[in-house]
Amino acid sequence: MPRWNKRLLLSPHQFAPSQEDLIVVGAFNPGATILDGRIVLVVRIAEQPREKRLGQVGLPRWEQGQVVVDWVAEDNLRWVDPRVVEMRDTGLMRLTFTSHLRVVVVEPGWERWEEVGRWYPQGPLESYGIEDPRIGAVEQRLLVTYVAVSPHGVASALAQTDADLQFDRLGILFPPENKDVVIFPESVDGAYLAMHRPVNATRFSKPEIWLANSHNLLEWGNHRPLAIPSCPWNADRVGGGCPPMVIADRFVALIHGATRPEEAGKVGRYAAALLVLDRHRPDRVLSVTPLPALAPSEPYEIDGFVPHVVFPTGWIVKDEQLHIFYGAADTHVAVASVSIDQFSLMVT
Ligand code: MAN
Repeated sequence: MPRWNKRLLLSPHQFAPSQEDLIVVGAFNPGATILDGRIVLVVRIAEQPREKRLGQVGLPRWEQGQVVVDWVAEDNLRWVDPRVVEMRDTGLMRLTFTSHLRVVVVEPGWERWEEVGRWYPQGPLESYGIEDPRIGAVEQRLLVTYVAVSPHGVASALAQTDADLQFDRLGILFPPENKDVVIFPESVDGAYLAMHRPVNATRFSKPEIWLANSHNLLEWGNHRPLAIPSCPWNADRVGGGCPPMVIADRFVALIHGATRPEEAGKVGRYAAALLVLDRHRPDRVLSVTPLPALAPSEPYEIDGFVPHVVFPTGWIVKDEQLHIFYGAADTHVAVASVSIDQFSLMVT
């Protein structure tokens, strides 16, 4: 059995809010990469209005580089879960927080870190926030897939960054509702590959991850579902987590799954699994293995804005160790480390 080391890395109180009238309620779901030998995380920062008003709920959104708050009467709201409310008069949903991204450089050993950049939402397709970045290195380019949330829905977008750590937007890849997009590190038969997670409003299917091809990283086709067995651990949700890497001549990714909530207004339990695909026929699923080490067990994975969540979003290999970065309880960033040799033994 591989020996895992888990530890809490970053928490919301360690980050200054983007405005004085906001509080940081989450620092979680980070993308990860190594740039010039430094470990770089792109962390999702969730904020809520500092002010509380009796009988009203403040729903934040971005407008021209600033967060503004819409105050809505509480009796016009139905809480879907801690994250989402429905407005009774229009039937439309809103988030109770809004997210942007912060670039953080972390020292090996995890004792020291530094915030080196901020990426704020921009334009009408990001006005409810940008979330859950995944960083993929493809042909020397650092590609960031992320979720763009707005009154137009929950879409998946692409940006590019490099040594200057700017955020160059390249556009929406998959229209609503679609998230958890990860790009493969190498092309197959001349085509780039991505996993994505469409949401089927008409529930004919169990939750699924789909594969798609592209010749330019912007236009995607040849969509097909991956044959990931539906089990209790992924009965409510399943989606890409850490972008695939090549281990033992296979594509290896981490995915997440969520159990069905026990009651309305609650969220299921999110945990991670190892997904292994054929390197030459990536639509062929070779194995799916839930990882008990990456299921909620630590206090910081159990208590938080959304309890019982382990949500892996980035990983790196350094000094023979695989470091998996994940969101814990939609509140913190944590890291789970394991020797790459021991991890490789699980790739079958
Ligand atoms: C879900 C969760 C939230 C996220 C919204 C919008 O409710 O994944 O964390 O903010 O979707 O993407």
